[in-house]
Amino acid sequence: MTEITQEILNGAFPEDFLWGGATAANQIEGAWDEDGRGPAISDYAPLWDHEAREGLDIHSMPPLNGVSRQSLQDRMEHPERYDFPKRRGIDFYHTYEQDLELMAEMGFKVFRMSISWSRIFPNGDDPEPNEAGLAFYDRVFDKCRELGIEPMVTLSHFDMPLHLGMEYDGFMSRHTVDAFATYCETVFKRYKGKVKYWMTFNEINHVYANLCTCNGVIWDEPEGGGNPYAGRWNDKFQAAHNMLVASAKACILCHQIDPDAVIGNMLCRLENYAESSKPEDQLQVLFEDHFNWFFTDVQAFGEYPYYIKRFFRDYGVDIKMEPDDLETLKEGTIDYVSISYYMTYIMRYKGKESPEPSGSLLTQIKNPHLEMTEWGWPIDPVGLRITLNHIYDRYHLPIFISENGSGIAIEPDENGRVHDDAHIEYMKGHVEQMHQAILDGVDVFGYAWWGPIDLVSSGTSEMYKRYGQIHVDLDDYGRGSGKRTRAKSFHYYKKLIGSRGRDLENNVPDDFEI
Ligand code: BGP
Repeated sequence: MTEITQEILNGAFPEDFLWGGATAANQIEGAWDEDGRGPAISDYAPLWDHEAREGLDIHSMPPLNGVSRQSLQDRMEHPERYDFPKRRGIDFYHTYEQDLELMAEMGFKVFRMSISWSRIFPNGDDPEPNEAGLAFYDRVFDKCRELGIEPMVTLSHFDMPLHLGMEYDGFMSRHTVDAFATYCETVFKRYKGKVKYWMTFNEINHVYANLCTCNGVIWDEPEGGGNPYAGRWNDKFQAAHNMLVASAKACILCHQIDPDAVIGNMLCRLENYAESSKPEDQLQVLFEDHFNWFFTDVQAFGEYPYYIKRFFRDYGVDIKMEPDDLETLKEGTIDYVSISYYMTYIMRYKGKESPEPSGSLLTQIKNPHLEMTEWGWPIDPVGLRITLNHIYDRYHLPIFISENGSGIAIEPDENGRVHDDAHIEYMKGHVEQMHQAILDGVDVFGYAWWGPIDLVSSGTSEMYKRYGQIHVDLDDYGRGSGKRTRAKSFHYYKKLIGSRGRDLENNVPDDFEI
């Protein structure tokens, strides 16, 4: 619980506040087949570049990562037809020292990253781990510690070994739950004392959106065509249940193996507003909120919430459980809540007393009061304060903002400087509202900007959508020198962290150092 001191009343953040940035292995590491790493499903996520998107409604884009077995097989049999940028990332596997040094120069206290499961267990379920993979993360964590940066590690960030997807349908199978538990045990033991903050599954609620990199479920296309994902609520919730059990097992193992470490969840937080004052619109907000809270409710309270039972009844969901699952869920609860927060959503009544989750993480109805990014994501800093209050009110657990940021199309000017004022304005607004939430009494203990260094986009696999305070000279096709330079927001974030959040003015001189 944060003590509200005079300093905090005057605009500062707590002294031990964890400022930093967040990444994911499959979006930065590259080296997809080096040192014994096995293939992951994300290695088969093709590029959807901005030219291919031209003229298309962003909302109608197919979920690139949510592939059917048939399309995955096509990508495997005809790799020459595709470009797979996640295989090369930004080459962090080789550049991690320099990249972490730049983050330390900004004053980072925390670096959120993920471990690539198939770097440790190439097939996901091998009898022995891959020593070269384990050694790589030793080097990264040691470097973090040397620089005074706390590593915060996601166990699975849209990361499923290909073998477990193809052979076992990922988390449809209990085999994957067991394999995940073995993987967790291995990394908890190996990195005990080096990693204090863990989290289980990134944005676990992507299960609704058919993200097979998240749950590893590879769907067959129905005979005669059609949407392979539609209406398969029983399968989706079976996979979700298995992931929740896997998450609980990870919490239990973490607590047993390293009592000094803490472990949290990670929810893509969808804060919803009603489109109008019509009670039915507000009811739709309640429905969508329930679907969003569902995962964290199980992870924090250790049991299935009352409201999901009606959905299960109405949609014929009948989850198969092992005899001790409910006990595992009860025992394996999280120590803190972590969220990604990018935007808010507008809800309009869909005319159903018991609806399905929308399954979309893109907002469908435009909020006329908010500006949008080029990628159609509404910018809503006040929504962050609202959501932090809602979360704290519900769980009374410390909160870590494990992702917040804005992807923009920006390139260096003729002097090599990236004037990314849009990043600065986005950060300023959200940090201000986060401070308000702390004054409200919410226990927020850290903030990680998504993509402190430019990285491959999760949704589209492009580089063109840039988040970085550190610019990386690589384009969508991996062309470029790979050189890192300091963007304007680098200097802004550095002084913001240095002033403990007090100095929010966007007054970085135009001739900043790169
Ligand atoms: C979140 C993911 C991240 C990240 C971010 C931005 O959903 O957890 O991995 O990529 O979104 O999305 P994108 O990369 O598509 O811009």
